[in-house]
Amino acid sequence: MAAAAACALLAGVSTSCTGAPAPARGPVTDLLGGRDWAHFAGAEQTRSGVRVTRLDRRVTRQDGSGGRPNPPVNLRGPHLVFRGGLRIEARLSRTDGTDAYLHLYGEVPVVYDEWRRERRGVRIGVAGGRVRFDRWDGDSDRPALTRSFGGGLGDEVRLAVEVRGDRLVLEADGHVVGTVPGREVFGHGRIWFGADAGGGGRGWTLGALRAMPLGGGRLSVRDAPALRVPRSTDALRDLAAGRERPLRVGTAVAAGPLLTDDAYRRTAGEEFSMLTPENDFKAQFVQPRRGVFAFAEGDTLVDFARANGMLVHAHTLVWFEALPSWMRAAMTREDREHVMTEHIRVVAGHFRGKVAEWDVVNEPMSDEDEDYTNGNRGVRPHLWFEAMGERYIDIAFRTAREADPHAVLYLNEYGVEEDGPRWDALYALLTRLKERGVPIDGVGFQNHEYAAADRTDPEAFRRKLRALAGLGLKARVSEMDVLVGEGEEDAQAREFAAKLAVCEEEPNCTSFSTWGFTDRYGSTADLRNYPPAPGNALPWDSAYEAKPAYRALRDALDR
Ligand code: 9MR
Repeated sequence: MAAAAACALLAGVSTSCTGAPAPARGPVTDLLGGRDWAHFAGAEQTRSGVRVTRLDRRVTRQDGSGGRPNPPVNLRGPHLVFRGGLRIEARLSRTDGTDAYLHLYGEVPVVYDEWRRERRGVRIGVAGGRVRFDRWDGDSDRPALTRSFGGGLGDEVRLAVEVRGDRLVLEADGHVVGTVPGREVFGHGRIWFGADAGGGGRGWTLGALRAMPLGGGRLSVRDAPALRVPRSTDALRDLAAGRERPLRVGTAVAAGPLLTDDAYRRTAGEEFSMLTPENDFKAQFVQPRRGVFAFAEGDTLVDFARANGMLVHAHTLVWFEALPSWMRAAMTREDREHVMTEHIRVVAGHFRGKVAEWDVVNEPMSDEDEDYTNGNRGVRPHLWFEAMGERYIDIAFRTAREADPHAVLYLNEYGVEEDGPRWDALYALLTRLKERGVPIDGVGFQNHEYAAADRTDPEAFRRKLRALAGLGLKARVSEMDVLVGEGEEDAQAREFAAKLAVCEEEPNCTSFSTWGFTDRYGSTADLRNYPPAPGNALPWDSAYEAKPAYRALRDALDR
Protein backbone atom coordinates (compact mmCIF):
# COMPACT_ATOMS: atom_id res chain seq x y z
CA MET A 1 0.00 0.00 0.00
CA ALA A 2 2.75 2.39 1.06
CA ALA A 3 4.83 1.59 -2.04
CA ALA A 4 1.85 2.11 -4.31
CA ALA A 5 1.08 5.46 -2.73
CA ALA A 6 4.70 6.55 -3.04
CA CYS A 7 4.71 5.60 -6.70
CA ALA A 8 1.46 7.36 -7.36
CA LEU A 9 3.14 10.50 -6.06
CA LEU A 10 5.99 9.88 -8.45
CA ALA A 11 3.69 9.86 -11.47
CA GLY A 12 5.32 11.86 -14.20
CA VAL A 13 8.81 10.60 -13.42
CA SER A 14 9.76 7.75 -15.72
CA THR A 15 12.29 6.18 -13.40
CA SER A 16 11.70 3.21 -11.17
CA CYS A 17 9.34 2.96 -8.23
CA THR A 18 11.49 0.33 -6.65
CA GLY A 19 14.26 2.76 -5.89
CA ALA A 20 16.65 0.88 -8.22
CA PRO A 21 17.67 2.32 -11.59
CA ALA A 22 15.53 1.17 -14.54
CA PRO A 23 17.00 -2.10 -15.92
CA ALA A 24 18.39 -2.34 -19.46
CA ARG A 25 15.87 -3.34 -22.13
CA GLY A 26 16.51 -6.22 -24.55
CA PRO A 27 15.18 -6.70 -28.10
CA VAL A 28 11.52 -5.92 -28.73
CA THR A 29 9.12 -8.65 -29.87
CA ASP A 30 5.89 -7.66 -31.61
CA LEU A 31 3.04 -9.83 -30.35
CA LEU A 32 0.35 -8.75 -32.83
CA GLY A 33 1.88 -8.83 -36.33
CA GLY A 34 1.92 -12.32 -37.80
CA ARG A 35 0.36 -13.83 -34.67
CA ASP A 36 -3.11 -15.32 -34.35
CA TRP A 37 -5.63 -12.94 -32.78
CA ALA A 38 -8.45 -14.07 -35.07
CA HIS A 39 -9.53 -17.15 -33.08
CA PHE A 40 -10.24 -15.17 -29.98
CA ALA A 41 -13.83 -14.52 -28.89
CA GLY A 42 -14.88 -10.93 -29.38
CA ALA A 43 -11.68 -10.05 -31.24
CA GLU A 44 -11.22 -9.12 -34.85
CA GLN A 45 -7.92 -8.43 -36.59
CA THR A 46 -8.15 -5.06 -38.35
CA ARG A 47 -5.58 -2.76 -39.95
CA SER A 48 -5.35 -0.63 -36.85
CA GLY A 49 -4.93 -3.59 -34.50
CA VAL A 50 -7.14 -6.06 -32.69
CA ARG A 51 -10.67 -4.79 -32.25
CA VAL A 52 -12.07 -6.08 -28.94
CA THR A 53 -15.88 -6.19 -28.79
CA ARG A 54 -17.60 -5.97 -25.44
CA LEU A 55 -19.10 -9.42 -24.84
CA ASP A 56 -20.00 -9.33 -21.14
CA ARG A 57 -19.49 -13.07 -21.10
CA ARG A 58 -20.41 -14.76 -17.87
CA VAL A 59 -20.75 -18.33 -16.70
CA THR A 60 -23.85 -19.02 -14.68
CA ARG A 61 -24.53 -21.91 -12.39
CA GLN A 62 -26.83 -24.68 -13.58
CA ASP A 63 -29.84 -23.03 -11.91
CA GLY A 64 -29.15 -19.78 -13.73
CA SER A 65 -27.80 -18.01 -10.65
CA GLY A 66 -24.33 -16.54 -10.31
CA GLY A 67 -22.65 -14.96 -13.25
CA ARG A 68 -18.91 -15.09 -12.91
CA PRO A 69 -17.12 -12.93 -15.50
CA ASN A 70 -15.71 -15.11 -18.25
CA PRO A 71 -13.42 -12.90 -20.35
CA PRO A 72 -11.96 -14.56 -23.45
CA VAL A 73 -8.38 -15.89 -23.40
CA ASN A 74 -6.40 -15.96 -26.65
CA LEU A 75 -5.36 -19.60 -26.38
CA ARG A 76 -4.79 -19.93 -30.13
CA GLY A 77 -2.53 -16.90 -30.11
CA PRO A 78 1.00 -16.22 -28.86
CA HIS A 79 2.21 -16.76 -25.34
CA LEU A 80 5.50 -15.76 -23.73
CA VAL A 81 8.11 -17.94 -22.12
CA PHE A 82 10.59 -15.87 -20.14
CA ARG A 83 13.23 -15.81 -17.44
CA GLY A 84 14.22 -12.79 -15.38
CA GLY A 85 12.79 -9.32 -15.92
CA LEU A 86 10.22 -8.50 -18.57
CA ARG A 87 8.44 -5.47 -19.98
CA ILE A 88 5.12 -5.60 -21.83
CA GLU A 89 3.78 -2.54 -23.64
CA ALA A 90 0.30 -2.07 -25.07
CA ARG A 91 -1.57 0.71 -26.84
CA LEU A 92 -5.28 0.85 -26.06
CA SER A 93 -7.60 3.04 -28.15
CA ARG A 94 -11.08 3.73 -26.92
CA THR A 95 -13.67 5.60 -28.92
CA ASP A 96 -16.85 5.50 -26.90
CA GLY A 97 -15.78 5.42 -23.27
CA THR A 98 -15.43 1.64 -23.13
CA ASP A 99 -13.31 0.34 -20.28
CA ALA A 100 -10.41 -1.54 -21.86
CA TYR A 101 -8.65 -4.44 -20.15
CA LEU A 102 -5.66 -6.55 -20.99
CA HIS A 103 -5.27 -9.83 -19.12
CA LEU A 104 -1.87 -11.37 -18.51
CA TYR A 105 -2.29 -14.93 -17.34
CA GLY A 106 0.59 -16.62 -15.53
CA GLU A 107 -1.53 -19.80 -15.66
CA VAL A 108 -4.51 -20.17 -17.96
CA PRO A 109 -7.87 -20.24 -16.22
CA VAL A 110 -9.79 -23.51 -16.44
CA VAL A 111 -12.97 -22.66 -18.32
CA TYR A 112 -14.69 -25.95 -18.30
CA ASP A 113 -17.71 -26.04 -16.12
CA GLU A 114 -20.27 -23.59 -14.83
CA TRP A 115 -17.37 -22.41 -12.76
CA ARG A 116 -14.44 -20.71 -14.31
CA ARG A 117 -11.40 -21.48 -12.24
CA GLU A 118 -9.30 -18.36 -12.18
CA ARG A 119 -5.63 -19.10 -11.61
CA ARG A 120 -2.63 -16.78 -11.30
CA GLY A 121 -2.72 -13.68 -13.44
CA VAL A 122 -3.28 -9.96 -13.58
CA ARG A 123 -5.59 -7.60 -15.40
CA ILE A 124 -4.51 -4.12 -16.27
CA GLY A 125 -6.63 -1.60 -18.08
CA VAL A 126 -8.18 1.80 -18.30
CA ALA A 127 -11.51 2.28 -16.58
CA GLY A 128 -12.89 5.79 -16.76
CA GLY A 129 -9.75 7.90 -16.83
CA ARG A 130 -7.74 5.74 -14.42
CA VAL A 131 -5.45 2.75 -14.58
CA ARG A 132 -7.13 -0.22 -13.02
CA PHE A 133 -5.14 -3.23 -11.79
CA ASP A 134 -6.31 -6.61 -10.42
CA ARG A 135 -4.24 -9.59 -9.39
CA TRP A 136 -5.39 -13.18 -8.91
CA ASP A 137 -3.22 -15.53 -6.87
CA GLY A 138 -4.79 -18.87 -7.78
CA ASP A 139 -6.40 -19.63 -4.45
CA SER A 140 -9.72 -17.97 -5.16
CA ASP A 141 -11.73 -16.82 -8.15
CA ARG A 142 -11.76 -13.33 -6.69
CA PRO A 143 -8.84 -10.94 -7.15
CA ALA A 144 -6.44 -10.92 -4.22
CA LEU A 145 -5.48 -7.32 -4.96
CA THR A 146 -7.33 -4.50 -6.71
CA ARG A 147 -5.94 -0.99 -7.20
CA SER A 148 -6.65 2.15 -9.23
CA PHE A 149 -3.94 4.63 -10.16
CA GLY A 150 -3.56 8.01 -11.78
CA GLY A 151 -6.35 9.90 -13.50
CA GLY A 152 -7.24 12.00 -16.49
CA LEU A 153 -6.23 9.40 -19.08
CA GLY A 154 -7.47 10.04 -22.61
CA ASP A 155 -8.96 7.83 -25.33
CA GLU A 156 -5.61 6.48 -26.39
CA VAL A 157 -3.42 5.17 -23.59
CA ARG A 158 -0.02 3.49 -23.65
CA LEU A 159 0.21 1.03 -20.80
CA ALA A 160 3.27 -0.88 -19.69
CA VAL A 161 3.88 -3.54 -17.07
CA GLU A 162 7.36 -4.48 -15.93
CA VAL A 163 8.00 -7.72 -14.09
CA ARG A 164 10.92 -6.97 -11.75
CA GLY A 165 11.54 -9.66 -9.18
CA ASP A 166 8.52 -9.83 -6.94
CA ARG A 167 7.24 -6.39 -7.98
CA LEU A 168 5.19 -5.25 -10.94
CA VAL A 169 5.78 -1.70 -12.10
CA LEU A 170 2.87 -0.08 -13.93
CA GLU A 171 3.15 2.77 -16.41
CA ALA A 172 0.63 4.87 -18.30
CA ASP A 173 1.67 7.17 -21.15
CA GLY A 174 5.34 6.88 -20.22
CA HIS A 175 4.93 7.65 -16.52
CA VAL A 176 5.20 5.21 -13.68
CA VAL A 177 1.88 5.22 -11.90
CA GLY A 178 2.46 2.54 -9.33
CA THR A 179 4.20 -0.62 -8.23
CA VAL A 180 2.41 -3.58 -6.75
CA PRO A 181 3.63 -6.82 -5.24
CA GLY A 182 3.65 -9.50 -7.94
CA ARG A 183 3.68 -12.43 -5.50
CA GLU A 184 4.99 -15.04 -7.94
CA VAL A 185 2.10 -14.44 -10.26
CA PHE A 186 4.34 -15.20 -13.25
CA GLY A 187 6.47 -17.70 -11.33
CA HIS A 188 6.13 -20.31 -14.11
CA GLY A 189 7.79 -17.91 -16.56
CA ARG A 190 4.81 -17.91 -18.92
CA ILE A 191 2.24 -15.36 -19.92
CA TRP A 192 -0.90 -15.89 -22.00
CA PHE A 193 -2.99 -12.94 -23.14
CA GLY A 194 -6.63 -12.05 -22.96
CA ALA A 195 -8.59 -8.89 -23.66
CA ASP A 196 -11.96 -7.69 -22.54
CA ALA A 197 -14.15 -4.62 -22.56
CA GLY A 198 -16.36 -3.23 -19.84
CA GLY A 199 -18.43 -0.19 -19.01
CA GLY A 200 -21.02 1.03 -21.44
CA GLY A 201 -19.29 1.20 -24.82
CA ARG A 202 -19.05 -1.26 -27.66
CA GLY A 203 -15.35 -2.01 -27.60
CA TRP A 204 -11.79 -0.79 -28.09
CA THR A 205 -8.71 -1.49 -30.19
CA LEU A 206 -5.44 -3.02 -29.11
CA GLY A 207 -3.16 -1.05 -31.43
CA ALA A 208 0.15 -2.48 -30.28
CA LEU A 209 1.39 -5.25 -28.01
CA ARG A 210 5.11 -5.75 -27.50
CA ALA A 211 7.36 -7.52 -25.06
CA MET A 212 11.05 -7.24 -24.24
CA PRO A 213 13.35 -8.78 -21.66
CA LEU A 214 14.77 -6.57 -18.93
CA GLY A 215 18.15 -6.61 -17.25
CA GLY A 216 19.60 -9.52 -19.21
CA GLY A 217 16.45 -11.68 -18.90
CA ARG A 218 15.40 -14.15 -21.62
CA LEU A 219 12.23 -14.10 -23.68
CA SER A 220 10.71 -16.22 -26.43
CA VAL A 221 7.26 -16.41 -28.01
CA ARG A 222 5.29 -19.60 -28.59
CA ASP A 223 2.24 -20.10 -30.73
CA ALA A 224 -0.60 -22.52 -29.95
CA PRO A 225 0.03 -26.22 -30.57
CA ALA A 226 -1.03 -27.84 -33.85
CA LEU A 227 -4.55 -29.19 -33.64
CA ARG A 228 -3.78 -32.37 -35.51
CA VAL A 229 -2.58 -35.18 -33.26
CA PRO A 230 -0.78 -38.42 -34.17
CA ARG A 231 -3.18 -41.28 -34.85
CA SER A 232 -2.82 -44.86 -33.74
CA THR A 233 -4.58 -47.72 -35.47
CA ASP A 234 -5.65 -49.39 -32.31
CA ALA A 235 -7.76 -46.88 -30.43
CA LEU A 236 -11.45 -46.99 -29.52
CA ARG A 237 -12.33 -45.20 -32.74
CA ASP A 238 -10.47 -47.78 -34.85
CA LEU A 239 -12.16 -50.68 -33.12
CA ALA A 240 -15.56 -49.00 -33.61
CA ALA A 241 -14.87 -48.21 -37.26
CA GLY A 242 -13.81 -51.78 -37.94
CA ARG A 243 -17.09 -53.34 -36.89
CA GLU A 244 -19.49 -54.86 -39.38
CA ARG A 245 -21.78 -51.90 -38.74
CA PRO A 246 -19.29 -49.11 -38.06
CA LEU A 247 -20.11 -46.96 -35.07
CA ARG A 248 -18.86 -43.56 -33.97
CA VAL A 249 -17.39 -43.26 -30.48
CA GLY A 250 -17.53 -39.76 -29.12
CA THR A 251 -16.84 -37.62 -26.11
CA ALA A 252 -17.56 -34.13 -24.81
CA VAL A 253 -14.63 -31.78 -25.43
CA ALA A 254 -13.86 -28.27 -24.14
CA ALA A 255 -11.68 -25.76 -26.00
CA GLY A 256 -9.72 -24.62 -22.92
CA PRO A 257 -8.00 -27.88 -22.02
CA LEU A 258 -7.80 -28.81 -25.71
CA LEU A 259 -5.41 -25.92 -26.33
CA THR A 260 -3.47 -26.04 -23.08
CA ASP A 261 -3.20 -29.68 -22.06
CA ASP A 262 -1.25 -31.91 -24.47
CA ALA A 263 -2.45 -35.19 -23.00
CA TYR A 264 -6.07 -34.05 -23.21
CA ARG A 265 -5.70 -33.06 -26.86
CA ARG A 266 -3.84 -36.23 -27.77
CA THR A 267 -6.32 -38.54 -26.10
CA ALA A 268 -9.37 -36.78 -27.55
CA GLY A 269 -8.03 -36.93 -31.12
CA GLU A 270 -6.53 -40.37 -30.92
CA GLU A 271 -9.34 -42.28 -29.26
CA PHE A 272 -12.57 -40.69 -30.51
CA SER A 273 -14.21 -40.27 -33.91
CA MET A 274 -16.86 -37.79 -32.80
CA LEU A 275 -16.98 -34.89 -30.39
CA THR A 276 -19.67 -32.97 -28.60
CA PRO A 277 -18.76 -29.42 -27.58
CA GLU A 278 -19.24 -29.64 -23.84
CA ASN A 279 -20.05 -25.97 -23.25
CA ASP A 280 -18.62 -23.88 -26.08
CA PHE A 281 -21.75 -23.95 -28.28
CA LYS A 282 -24.12 -23.04 -25.46
CA ALA A 283 -26.02 -19.77 -25.58
CA GLN A 284 -24.11 -17.99 -22.81
CA PHE A 285 -20.89 -18.56 -24.77
CA VAL A 286 -22.09 -17.86 -28.32
CA GLN A 287 -24.60 -15.06 -27.78
CA PRO A 288 -23.52 -13.39 -24.52
CA ARG A 289 -25.23 -10.11 -25.47
CA ARG A 290 -28.32 -9.81 -27.61
CA GLY A 291 -27.24 -9.84 -31.23
CA VAL A 292 -23.53 -10.19 -30.33
CA PHE A 293 -22.24 -13.61 -31.37
CA ALA A 294 -18.84 -15.09 -30.49
CA PHE A 295 -17.83 -18.40 -32.03
CA ALA A 296 -14.07 -18.58 -31.50
CA GLU A 297 -14.04 -21.50 -29.06
CA GLY A 298 -16.73 -23.35 -31.00
CA ASP A 299 -14.77 -22.86 -34.23
CA THR A 300 -11.68 -24.25 -32.53
CA LEU A 301 -13.56 -27.45 -31.71
CA VAL A 302 -14.76 -27.71 -35.30
CA ASP A 303 -11.20 -27.16 -36.57
CA PHE A 304 -9.88 -29.80 -34.18
CA ALA A 305 -12.51 -32.29 -35.34
CA ARG A 306 -11.72 -31.61 -38.97
CA ALA A 307 -7.97 -31.93 -38.42
CA ASN A 308 -8.47 -35.32 -36.84
CA GLY A 309 -11.24 -36.83 -38.95
CA MET A 310 -13.89 -36.56 -36.26
CA LEU A 311 -17.56 -35.62 -36.67
CA VAL A 312 -19.09 -32.87 -34.55
CA HIS A 313 -22.29 -33.63 -32.71
CA ALA A 314 -23.27 -30.04 -31.88
CA HIS A 315 -24.84 -29.25 -28.51
CA THR A 316 -27.18 -27.39 -28.05
CA LEU A 317 -29.61 -24.89 -29.59
CA VAL A 318 -32.59 -24.77 -27.24
CA TRP A 319 -32.18 -25.37 -23.52
CA PHE A 320 -33.15 -23.70 -20.28
CA GLU A 321 -29.64 -23.74 -18.76
CA ALA A 322 -26.40 -22.00 -19.66
CA LEU A 323 -28.37 -18.99 -20.93
CA PRO A 324 -27.01 -15.47 -20.84
CA SER A 325 -29.02 -13.41 -18.35
CA TRP A 326 -30.53 -11.20 -21.08
CA MET A 327 -32.24 -14.29 -22.52
CA ARG A 328 -33.88 -15.02 -19.19
CA ALA A 329 -35.14 -11.47 -18.74
CA ALA A 330 -38.85 -10.69 -19.04
CA MET A 331 -40.02 -10.25 -22.63
CA THR A 332 -43.20 -10.66 -24.61
CA ARG A 333 -44.10 -14.06 -26.04
CA GLU A 334 -43.45 -12.86 -29.56
CA ASP A 335 -40.07 -11.51 -28.59
CA ARG A 336 -39.15 -14.76 -26.90
CA GLU A 337 -40.09 -16.78 -29.97
CA HIS A 338 -38.05 -14.37 -32.06
CA VAL A 339 -35.05 -14.71 -29.72
CA MET A 340 -35.21 -18.51 -29.95
CA THR A 341 -35.56 -18.72 -33.72
CA GLU A 342 -32.97 -16.02 -34.35
CA HIS A 343 -30.49 -17.83 -32.09
CA ILE A 344 -31.07 -21.08 -34.00
CA ARG A 345 -30.80 -19.36 -37.37
CA VAL A 346 -27.54 -17.60 -36.59
CA VAL A 347 -25.83 -20.39 -34.66
CA ALA A 348 -26.90 -23.33 -36.85
CA GLY A 349 -26.23 -21.10 -39.87
CA HIS A 350 -22.71 -20.36 -38.69
CA PHE A 351 -21.93 -24.05 -38.29
CA ARG A 352 -23.80 -25.22 -41.41
CA GLY A 353 -21.82 -27.82 -43.26
CA LYS A 354 -19.29 -28.01 -40.41
CA VAL A 355 -21.24 -30.14 -37.96
CA ALA A 356 -22.88 -33.47 -38.65
CA GLU A 357 -25.63 -33.38 -36.04
CA TRP A 358 -27.36 -31.03 -33.62
CA ASP A 359 -29.02 -31.43 -30.27
CA VAL A 360 -31.80 -29.06 -31.28
CA VAL A 361 -33.79 -29.38 -28.08
CA ASN A 362 -32.06 -30.42 -24.88
CA GLU A 363 -33.85 -31.89 -21.87
CA PRO A 364 -37.48 -31.02 -22.66
CA MET A 365 -38.97 -33.39 -20.07
CA SER A 366 -39.99 -32.11 -16.65
CA ASP A 367 -38.58 -33.26 -13.29
CA GLU A 368 -41.83 -32.34 -11.49
CA ASP A 369 -44.54 -34.97 -10.99
CA GLU A 370 -47.30 -32.38 -11.39
CA ASP A 371 -46.29 -31.68 -14.98
CA TYR A 372 -47.31 -35.24 -15.82
CA THR A 373 -50.89 -34.70 -14.67
CA ASN A 374 -51.63 -30.99 -15.16
CA GLY A 375 -51.93 -30.88 -18.92
CA ASN A 376 -48.26 -30.18 -19.67
CA ARG A 377 -47.95 -33.85 -20.71
CA GLY A 378 -44.56 -34.10 -19.00
CA VAL A 379 -43.01 -31.23 -20.94
CA ARG A 380 -40.91 -28.90 -18.78
CA PRO A 381 -42.62 -25.53 -18.33
CA HIS A 382 -39.54 -23.36 -18.88
CA LEU A 383 -39.18 -20.01 -20.60
CA TRP A 384 -39.53 -21.36 -24.12
CA PHE A 385 -42.55 -23.50 -23.22
CA GLU A 386 -44.16 -20.58 -21.40
CA ALA A 387 -43.93 -18.48 -24.54
CA MET A 388 -44.93 -21.04 -27.16
CA GLY A 389 -46.25 -24.14 -25.37
CA GLU A 390 -45.10 -27.52 -26.70
CA ARG A 391 -45.01 -25.91 -30.14
CA TYR A 392 -41.58 -24.50 -29.25
CA ILE A 393 -40.17 -27.93 -30.06
CA ASP A 394 -41.79 -28.01 -33.50
CA ILE A 395 -40.60 -24.48 -34.26
CA ALA A 396 -37.06 -25.24 -33.07
CA PHE A 397 -36.68 -28.33 -35.26
CA ARG A 398 -38.19 -26.66 -38.31
CA THR A 399 -35.93 -23.62 -37.91
CA ALA A 400 -32.86 -25.81 -37.43
CA ARG A 401 -33.66 -27.86 -40.52
CA GLU A 402 -33.94 -24.71 -42.57
CA ALA A 403 -30.70 -23.29 -41.18
CA ASP A 404 -28.70 -26.50 -41.80
CA PRO A 405 -30.61 -28.86 -44.09
CA HIS A 406 -28.00 -31.64 -43.92
CA ALA A 407 -27.52 -31.88 -40.17
CA VAL A 408 -29.10 -34.84 -38.39
CA LEU A 409 -31.42 -33.37 -35.76
CA TYR A 410 -31.70 -34.82 -32.28
CA LEU A 411 -33.67 -34.29 -29.13
CA ASN A 412 -31.45 -35.05 -26.12
CA GLU A 413 -32.74 -36.18 -22.73
CA TYR A 414 -31.72 -37.72 -19.40
CA GLY A 415 -33.52 -40.22 -17.18
CA VAL A 416 -35.38 -41.90 -20.04
CA GLU A 417 -33.32 -45.07 -20.35
CA GLU A 418 -35.68 -47.02 -18.13
CA ASP A 419 -39.41 -47.66 -17.99
CA GLY A 420 -41.63 -45.15 -16.25
CA PRO A 421 -43.80 -42.07 -16.75
CA ARG A 422 -40.88 -39.96 -17.98
CA TRP A 423 -40.18 -42.35 -20.83
CA ASP A 424 -43.90 -42.81 -21.55
CA ALA A 425 -44.36 -39.04 -21.79
CA LEU A 426 -41.32 -38.70 -24.05
CA TYR A 427 -42.55 -41.49 -26.30
CA ALA A 428 -45.97 -39.83 -26.53
CA LEU A 429 -44.31 -36.49 -27.32
CA LEU A 430 -42.20 -38.07 -30.07
CA THR A 431 -45.31 -39.68 -31.52
CA ARG A 432 -47.04 -36.29 -31.64
CA LEU A 433 -43.99 -34.67 -33.23
CA LYS A 434 -43.87 -37.34 -35.92
CA GLU A 435 -47.61 -36.95 -36.55
CA ARG A 436 -47.12 -33.22 -37.00
CA GLY A 437 -44.34 -33.82 -39.49
CA VAL A 438 -41.66 -32.21 -37.30
CA PRO A 439 -38.20 -32.86 -38.83
CA ILE A 440 -36.70 -34.76 -35.92
CA ASP A 441 -34.25 -37.55 -36.76
CA GLY A 442 -33.29 -39.05 -33.44
CA VAL A 443 -33.06 -39.09 -29.66
CA GLY A 444 -29.96 -38.92 -27.47
CA PHE A 445 -30.03 -40.87 -24.23
CA GLN A 446 -27.64 -39.14 -21.87
CA ASN A 447 -27.04 -42.09 -19.54
CA HIS A 448 -25.60 -40.05 -16.69
CA GLU A 449 -25.15 -42.29 -13.68
CA TYR A 450 -24.47 -40.06 -10.69
CA ALA A 451 -25.65 -42.57 -8.06
CA ALA A 452 -26.25 -46.30 -7.83
CA ALA A 453 -29.98 -45.63 -8.31
CA ASP A 454 -29.22 -44.17 -11.77
CA ARG A 455 -27.90 -47.49 -13.04
CA THR A 456 -30.44 -48.73 -15.50
CA ASP A 457 -31.14 -52.14 -16.97
CA PRO A 458 -29.51 -52.46 -20.41
CA GLU A 459 -32.45 -54.53 -21.64
CA ALA A 460 -34.91 -51.76 -20.72
CA PHE A 461 -32.66 -49.40 -22.67
CA ARG A 462 -32.71 -51.78 -25.64
CA ARG A 463 -36.53 -51.70 -25.66
CA LYS A 464 -36.40 -47.88 -25.88
CA LEU A 465 -34.13 -48.02 -28.91
CA ARG A 466 -36.48 -50.48 -30.58
CA ALA A 467 -39.51 -48.31 -29.79
CA LEU A 468 -37.75 -45.41 -31.49
CA ALA A 469 -36.93 -47.57 -34.49
CA GLY A 470 -40.68 -48.19 -34.71
CA LEU A 471 -41.17 -44.42 -35.04
CA GLY A 472 -38.45 -44.23 -37.69
CA LEU A 473 -36.03 -42.50 -35.30
CA LYS A 474 -32.33 -42.96 -34.70
CA ALA A 475 -30.84 -43.09 -31.21
CA ARG A 476 -27.50 -42.53 -29.54
CA VAL A 477 -25.83 -42.75 -26.16
CA SER A 478 -25.00 -39.09 -25.80
CA GLU A 479 -23.38 -38.21 -22.47
CA MET A 480 -22.46 -41.30 -20.48
CA ASP A 481 -20.52 -40.96 -17.21
CA VAL A 482 -20.66 -43.23 -14.18
CA LEU A 483 -19.80 -41.84 -10.77
CA VAL A 484 -18.84 -44.64 -8.36
CA GLY A 485 -17.73 -45.24 -4.81
CA GLU A 486 -14.21 -46.20 -3.93
CA GLY A 487 -13.21 -49.63 -5.21
CA GLU A 488 -16.09 -49.77 -7.67
CA GLU A 489 -14.11 -49.38 -10.85
CA ASP A 490 -15.13 -52.79 -12.13
CA ALA A 491 -18.81 -51.99 -11.63
CA GLN A 492 -18.23 -48.74 -13.50
CA ALA A 493 -16.58 -50.65 -16.35
CA ARG A 494 -19.55 -53.02 -16.58
CA GLU A 495 -22.02 -50.12 -16.78
CA PHE A 496 -20.18 -48.47 -19.67
CA ALA A 497 -19.66 -51.71 -21.56
CA ALA A 498 -23.27 -52.88 -21.20
CA LYS A 499 -24.69 -49.68 -22.73
CA LEU A 500 -22.12 -49.74 -25.50
CA ALA A 501 -23.03 -53.33 -26.29
CA VAL A 502 -26.72 -52.46 -26.64
CA CYS A 503 -25.86 -49.53 -28.90
CA GLU A 504 -23.73 -51.77 -31.12
CA GLU A 505 -26.44 -54.35 -31.41
CA GLU A 506 -29.38 -52.08 -32.22
CA PRO A 507 -29.20 -50.93 -35.86
CA ASN A 508 -30.71 -47.48 -35.22
CA CYS A 509 -28.08 -46.59 -32.58
CA THR A 510 -25.60 -44.33 -34.36
CA SER A 511 -22.98 -43.40 -31.78
CA PHE A 512 -21.79 -43.92 -28.25
CA SER A 513 -20.45 -40.83 -26.44
CA THR A 514 -19.07 -40.29 -22.97
CA TRP A 515 -19.37 -36.92 -21.20
CA GLY A 516 -15.68 -36.09 -21.13
CA PHE A 517 -13.02 -38.75 -20.84
CA THR A 518 -10.62 -37.79 -18.06
CA ASP A 519 -11.48 -37.23 -14.42
CA ARG A 520 -9.09 -34.27 -14.56
CA TYR A 521 -11.93 -32.06 -15.83
CA GLY A 522 -15.06 -34.20 -15.56
CA SER A 523 -18.35 -32.43 -14.96
CA THR A 524 -18.88 -34.46 -11.78
CA ALA A 525 -16.10 -32.55 -9.96
CA ASP A 526 -17.01 -31.60 -6.42
CA LEU A 527 -17.44 -27.83 -6.46
CA ARG A 528 -17.81 -27.36 -2.72
CA ASN A 529 -14.12 -26.70 -2.22
CA TYR A 530 -11.64 -24.56 -4.09
CA PRO A 531 -10.17 -25.76 -6.36
CA PRO A 532 -12.86 -28.36 -7.13
CA ALA A 533 -11.94 -31.98 -6.45
CA PRO A 534 -12.15 -34.19 -9.57
CA GLY A 535 -14.91 -36.79 -9.83
CA ASN A 536 -14.21 -40.38 -10.88
CA ALA A 537 -16.91 -40.91 -13.52
CA LEU A 538 -14.83 -41.30 -16.69
CA PRO A 539 -12.68 -43.96 -18.41
CA TRP A 540 -9.34 -42.17 -17.77
CA ASP A 541 -8.24 -40.95 -14.35
CA SER A 542 -6.99 -37.43 -13.69
CA ALA A 543 -3.42 -38.43 -14.65
CA TYR A 544 -4.67 -39.96 -17.95
CA GLU A 545 -4.16 -43.54 -16.77
CA ALA A 546 -6.73 -45.77 -18.46
CA LYS A 547 -9.16 -47.29 -15.96
CA PRO A 548 -10.95 -50.65 -16.23
CA ALA A 549 -13.79 -48.77 -17.97
CA TYR A 550 -11.50 -48.01 -20.87
CA ARG A 551 -10.50 -51.63 -21.25
CA ALA A 552 -14.14 -52.70 -20.98
CA LEU A 553 -15.11 -50.30 -23.80
CA ARG A 554 -12.32 -51.75 -25.92
CA ASP A 555 -13.41 -55.29 -25.19
CA ALA A 556 -17.02 -54.46 -26.04
CA LEU A 557 -15.89 -53.08 -29.41
CA ASP A 558 -13.55 -55.98 -30.06
CA ARG A 559 -15.99 -58.85 -29.69
O1 9MR B 1 -20.73 -30.65 -18.27
C1 9MR B 1 -21.44 -29.44 -18.41
C2 9MR B 1 -21.00 -28.47 -17.35
O2 9MR B 1 -19.64 -28.15 -17.56
C3 9MR B 1 -21.87 -27.24 -17.42
O3 9MR B 1 -21.58 -26.42 -16.32
C4 9MR B 1 -23.32 -27.58 -17.39
C5 9MR B 1 -24.19 -26.36 -17.59
O4 9MR B 1 -23.97 -25.78 -18.84
O5 9MR B 1 -23.62 -28.50 -18.41
C6 9MR B 1 -22.91 -29.69 -18.29
O6 9MR B 1 -23.27 -30.53 -19.34
C7 9MR B 1 -24.61 -30.99 -19.29
C8 9MR B 1 -25.10 -31.08 -20.72
O7 9MR B 1 -24.95 -29.85 -21.37
C9 9MR B 1 -26.55 -31.51 -20.76
N1 9MR B 1 -26.77 -32.73 -20.00
C10 9MR B 1 -26.19 -32.77 -18.65
C11 9MR B 1 -24.70 -32.41 -18.72
C12 9MR B 1 -24.01 -32.63 -17.39
O8 9MR B 1 -24.50 -31.79 -16.40
